[in-house]
Amino acid sequence: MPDSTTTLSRRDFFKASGLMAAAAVGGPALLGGLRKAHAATMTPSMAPARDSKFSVCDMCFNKCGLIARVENGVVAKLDPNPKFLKSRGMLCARGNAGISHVYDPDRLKHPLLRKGERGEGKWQRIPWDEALDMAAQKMAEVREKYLPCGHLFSAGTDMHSLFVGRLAEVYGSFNITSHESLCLVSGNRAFLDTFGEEPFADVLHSKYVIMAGANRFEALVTPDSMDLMTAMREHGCKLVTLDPRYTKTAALSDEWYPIKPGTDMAFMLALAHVIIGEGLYDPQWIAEKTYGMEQLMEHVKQYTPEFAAAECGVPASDIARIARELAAAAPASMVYPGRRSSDYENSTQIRRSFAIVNGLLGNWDRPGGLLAARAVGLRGVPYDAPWYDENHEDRIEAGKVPMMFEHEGSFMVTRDSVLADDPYPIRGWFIYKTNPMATAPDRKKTIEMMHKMDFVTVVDIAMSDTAWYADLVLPSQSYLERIDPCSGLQGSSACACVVKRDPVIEPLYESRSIFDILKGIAGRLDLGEYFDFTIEEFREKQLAGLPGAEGIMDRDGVYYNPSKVYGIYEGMVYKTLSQKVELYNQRYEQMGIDPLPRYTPPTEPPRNQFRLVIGRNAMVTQGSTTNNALLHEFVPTNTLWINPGPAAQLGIADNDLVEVSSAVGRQSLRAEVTDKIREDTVYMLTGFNTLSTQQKLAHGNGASIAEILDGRYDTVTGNAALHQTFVTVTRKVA
Ligand SMILES: Nc1nc2c(c(=O)[nH]1)N[C@H]1C(S)=C(S)[C@@H](COP(=O)(O)OP(=O)(O)OC[C@H]3O[C@@H](n4cnc5c(=O)[nH]c(N)nc54)[C@H](O)[C@@H]3O)O[C@H]1N2
Ligand SMILES: Nc1nc2c(c(=O)[nH]1)N[C@H]1C(S)=C(S)[C@@H](COP(=O)(O)OP(=O)(O)OC[C@H]3O[C@@H](n4cnc5c(=O)[nH]c(N)nc54)[C@H](O)[C@@H]3O)O[C@H]1N2
Ligand code: SF4
Ligand SMILES: [Mo]
Repeated sequence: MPDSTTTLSRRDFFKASGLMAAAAVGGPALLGGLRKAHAATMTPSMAPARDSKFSVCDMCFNKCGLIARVENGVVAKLDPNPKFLKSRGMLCARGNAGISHVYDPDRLKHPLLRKGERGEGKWQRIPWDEALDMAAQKMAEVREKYLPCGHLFSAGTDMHSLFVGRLAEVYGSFNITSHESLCLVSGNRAFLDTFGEEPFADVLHSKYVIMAGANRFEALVTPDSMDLMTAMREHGCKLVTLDPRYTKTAALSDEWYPIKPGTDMAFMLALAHVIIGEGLYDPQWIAEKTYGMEQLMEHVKQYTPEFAAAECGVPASDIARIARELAAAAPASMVYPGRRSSDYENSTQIRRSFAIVNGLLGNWDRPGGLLAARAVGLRGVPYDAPWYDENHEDRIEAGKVPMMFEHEGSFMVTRDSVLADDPYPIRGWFIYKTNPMATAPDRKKTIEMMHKMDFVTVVDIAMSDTAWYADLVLPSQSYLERIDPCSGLQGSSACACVVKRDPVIEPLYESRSIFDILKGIAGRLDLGEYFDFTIEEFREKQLAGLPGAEGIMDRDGVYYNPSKVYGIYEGMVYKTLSQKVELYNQRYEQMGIDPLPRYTPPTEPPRNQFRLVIGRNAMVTQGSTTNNALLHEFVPTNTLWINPGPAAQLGIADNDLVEVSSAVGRQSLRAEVTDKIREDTVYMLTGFNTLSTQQKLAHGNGASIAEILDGRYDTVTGNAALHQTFVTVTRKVA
């Protein structure tokens, strides 16, 4: 429900973009207007009349295959690539709306230099040469004053972002962060430390799936979302969902339990209790492939279904039955590993309990269980980075959490360390295609971090909130305009494949690719030799072991490397300390981390407060699509989901304006009074109420959740903990 007091209406938006006439008949007409406007700037030689080109969607991280229909140099339509097995011939709503991502009138058009105070929104257009000179000069100054590690580099994961890591490394900084420590590192850690690698889920062949803390029919992950639907419809797979919200996944499940947030571990340990107590496991699997069964047996004795029921709210008889059903379907069954696990301060241990149930049942490396990674045959392109004698020893957050991933680090711990200059100062920040101002909790702290910097360069396609606080903002080419290196992808049992991106249209405005930008900066820092190649040459090296692959990609939009799907571990050892599936983790024991997940009840929300949780909507990608005109039609604003019981007690009716406040911030938005959520929990979508006024559909619209969430993190990996915030909700008098 739009908030008419704060939302820029479609009408205002179209007026602002001069497209009123086109808009009268809706979104497609809007795009028609934009396309025409753009086509007028094309010369005939640039614009073949009609063409279809392969590409790979970049509207979220899934990389679904697409075919772009191009007319007179302008994208007319994006269609799924039917030969692309990972996406099962699907291009979701956001994928279709890629057109209004590329032709967004609010897109960044040329380099901008900050003129006023940070966040004041005063910018001066500058030429590219001057922009690159300045970026390089400021980087050199930071290195001079604070040593190479005094500069931070952040990049969202993409086919091009490896080059940001390369610049950081040759510049001499170990401080690189990605979106991953806001997303999934605790889950990855848990499964890696159980199976020795991060698994894929063969839901297509599964007979029984427990989905906890994940929402596969709205938070789309390909091919899992489609494969799960197929498995349920065509193969009778049973789906049991645990979620404090009645999501679309919950609605389509055989069983849904509105579990009390933060208690999944109790449920999982009780499953293990029943499976072990009733001898529902395969003793041969346990004896040959696992380590620590005796310790696990002893450990789970205390976690009876009755104990778990009192904690998590799922009836004990259901827990026991679900355990039996899951075991009966094993090894073609699973506790789905999930994706985002940036939930709690003990998320690694929560996800370890998921992994242990799978390990106990042998749901691994066999149809319908968890799958090992397959090689696609793409080669790395090595280089020798220079060594800087005068530098700090390690990353700024090194050693502050015990099991951080070296490569991704922890954004949350990095931010705290930067604010405290602990153990050294960081004063420069280069950011590509990630928007921590909107996606890292406790926005005020991120703003403070910006203020600490001598110089911040942001490369984005839009004036994100992160760009809004930068010194220098550089306009990026979109995925339909740039040439990207190849990427290897695995789509569960569907495929292991290689993809590339070639430009579908000419770059708009003055936008450049991140590779060209980095090359420009590196050259100015006397590091040009590390970027002395073209993307085509880079790809040639990547594809050296796959003769003919490039031609096949040109023909089909994808290259498949046929390789073994199941039984990869036959005759092999696991990459863990014991070389087996670790039900009990030896390394954790050595490091003083619980080697078996030990349940502690989550802190209760104080009286009259709620736990705030996050979660996906099929029409929204994190913080990056709320300014997309086509998607805005479906999700015009965010609302606060609140249960009718507490809403009535607080005198809140549906659509009332409410204030939500936490220990770190407050925001206002409309209430959505709904029994789709537990009484002790509230929920809102991400990406609204941007600080940046250049996101016209999102600025001043709804509430920013990043302003309210507090900045805790998982104590094992430093993964953000996004479900640990308590809020009060009060009705605002209009
Ligand atoms: N449409 C869409 N699809 C996407 C994305 C997107 O932005 N939009 N993003 C992609 C990315 S980056 C990721 S990481 C994945 C995320 O994919 P998921 O991890 O599946 O997605 P979330 O929506 O974060 O799911 C978390 C769910 O957990 C519930 N929850 C909250 N607390 C608890 C709890 O204590 N226990 C249990 N059992 N449940 C709880 C929330 O209500 C929510 O529904 O989605 C990917 N796909
Ligand atoms: N409150 C809240 N916080 C969250 C989440 C949540 O659901 N709610 N989800 C968490 C998860 S799972 C994840 S993965 C992270 C994601 O966090 P982020 O990595 O910050 O992801 P996005 O919000 O998608 O931001 C992507 C940025 O890239 C820009 N961009 C898009 N296309 C291009 C391009 O072609 N070139 C360039 N240069 N820039 C481009 C967008 O404009 C946007 O500024 O957020 C995490 N934090
Ligand atoms: S799931 Fe949708 S947005 Fe994400 S890559 Fe696939 S089509 Fe694009
Ligand atoms: Mo994510």
